[in-house]
Amino acid sequence: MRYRTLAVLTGLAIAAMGATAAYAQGGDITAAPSAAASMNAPTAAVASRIQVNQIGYLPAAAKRATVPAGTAQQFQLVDARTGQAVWTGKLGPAALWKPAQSKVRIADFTALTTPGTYRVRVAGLPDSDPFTIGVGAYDPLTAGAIRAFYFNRAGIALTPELAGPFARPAGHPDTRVLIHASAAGPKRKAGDVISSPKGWYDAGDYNKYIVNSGITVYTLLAAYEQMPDRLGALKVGLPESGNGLPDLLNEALWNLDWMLTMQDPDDGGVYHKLTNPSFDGVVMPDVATRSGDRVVVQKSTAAALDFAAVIAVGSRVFKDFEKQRPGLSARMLAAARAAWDWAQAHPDAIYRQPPDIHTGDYGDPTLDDEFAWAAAELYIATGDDAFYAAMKPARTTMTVPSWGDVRGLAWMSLATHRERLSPAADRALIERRIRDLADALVAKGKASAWGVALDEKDFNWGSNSNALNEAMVLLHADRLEAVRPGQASAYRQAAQALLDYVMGRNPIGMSMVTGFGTRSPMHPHHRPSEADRVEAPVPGFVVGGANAGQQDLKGCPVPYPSPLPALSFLDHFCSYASNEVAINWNAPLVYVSAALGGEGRR
Ligand code: G3I
Ligand code: 9MR
Repeated sequence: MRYRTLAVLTGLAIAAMGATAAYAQGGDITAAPSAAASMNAPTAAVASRIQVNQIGYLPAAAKRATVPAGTAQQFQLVDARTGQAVWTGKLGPAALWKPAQSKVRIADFTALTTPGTYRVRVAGLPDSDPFTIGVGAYDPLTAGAIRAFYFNRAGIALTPELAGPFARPAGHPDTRVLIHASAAGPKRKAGDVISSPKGWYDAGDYNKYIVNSGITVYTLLAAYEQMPDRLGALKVGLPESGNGLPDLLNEALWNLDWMLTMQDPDDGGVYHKLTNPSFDGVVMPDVATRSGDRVVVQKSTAAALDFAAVIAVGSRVFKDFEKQRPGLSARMLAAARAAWDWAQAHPDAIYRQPPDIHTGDYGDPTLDDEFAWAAAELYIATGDDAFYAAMKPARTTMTVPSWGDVRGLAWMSLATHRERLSPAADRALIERRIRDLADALVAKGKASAWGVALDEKDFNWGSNSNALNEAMVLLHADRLEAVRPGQASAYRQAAQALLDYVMGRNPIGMSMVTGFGTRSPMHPHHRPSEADRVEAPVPGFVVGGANAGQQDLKGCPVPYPSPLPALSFLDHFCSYASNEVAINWNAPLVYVSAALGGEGRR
């Protein structure tokens, strides 16, 4: 269905939605080249295209395009409006990228800093998509990626003023939720009713999971802690906008308020998830709500520790907003401590999916990293050295964060706050942990034909978030450069390459964020996008991305275009393994887009 209802959007919302230059200019985004069309095109056509970051580059940033290797040695930048060549450069050497088994060359035009709209031209190939060079090029993306969380809120109607064509009735109030047998205790018995409202739907499904909420809210709060000027002022267009809190924090609070209800007040334990017994049908949230009671399931150690960690971060951040949310900071610190204490008493309550529950499990049998992360955040929040020791710094390594491996979040928080830690903290170790991983990522990127730190094993479920979380680590190393000048640009360049990859400089030739870029997913595995009768998907969501596992293959009516890891992507609703959206994937998009988009305004 076409829609031309965008006149109802406020100017603020239009500016913030970002998807949406097209909306603002007449409201027919269906006229844009569609992702569906691109996926129907033969793979060879995609393989012969020059790939760029489809939303562009900031003037001082690293700027690269990827060119299918042929005989041409040179490339040009042409003015997208006039077609006139404005810049000529030499292509890099042809090299094979194993994840897509294709040979490419890099066109590096970092030296071109003049704002404008360009295409890359190489003899014998079609011109690239147009892209801009300009300050503020990522601002709509940052706002749009935050707005995606608003679009995924449980328990609230999305209004036409704020959500335009994506307005919808409220779903899942969750004010009547049952205690599942796996979660029963001496006080709260199986079948007892609790209220656990608000929160975000996790992904394309309608359930709410504490483990995944932990890393997600952390990443948003960390973005705010580290970029308070930029993100504190960003207007996103939310129901709470103008209430004296930054919009990013308003959005984070929607989920934090829910998380606090997931703690059992009697013992400090935290339920692993709030869920239906089975995944909902492909219907809108309000329709899905009619399908019956939801339950909270088993208290787990992972949930308690992830909760303790992120709620401790919340207690730090909301200390500055006592006026807007009186008592919240102190309440959070007490809740975080109680969850930590519960985890000490129950160190191996691994989540085990009960036989009558069939939704996502976020199961994780290895908990050293969760203990380390919670300890680190409680140390920063309280200044108590016992928490630093509990983190076991000498034994805690640094890895790229993911929902199941959160040790990196501990190191990034310590690095952020290193100037005000107690003498117990080993600052040199903190910096080394970040830098060593970032150096390895820089080297991995340099060794890659695409100049991106992604190899075959990175193409698993949610691969785009691997790229974005790697970029977040690199940007942390960049932040350390006050103490080690000279390396900043290498870290930042490597982070830029990863954002480029997600925004279109990839062998699929698509921006991986709905509504952003020339070609982007039109059929994400996102129930509202599929059920809402609006042709465009809900904007601002990064999809999971190429996934060699292809776990959804059997249920898909169309084949994947290739078995190769970096090409294992299907822009079809069936493809929950490559084309779903998820809150933990969008959060690093917010972080990376804000950090790289703030260039020149640091
Ligand atoms: O841990 C193993 C690792 O040892 C092994 O080397 C590797 C090989 O592929 O697999 C690893 O396990 C993977 C696991 O994620 C940990 O990353 C599994 O193969 C993979 O199937 C699993 O995917 C998870 C998926 O749920 C299925 O459980 C995704 O990470 C996770 O993001 C996704 O989350 C779902 C929720 O359950 C429900 N809501 C939607 C959400 C997004 O799709
Ligand atoms: O929609 C579900 C998605 O959120 C999950 O990530 C995915 C894997 O757990 O499962 C999806 O649900 C599918 C189910 O597993 C199998 N039948 C088809 C469902 C999609 O409609």
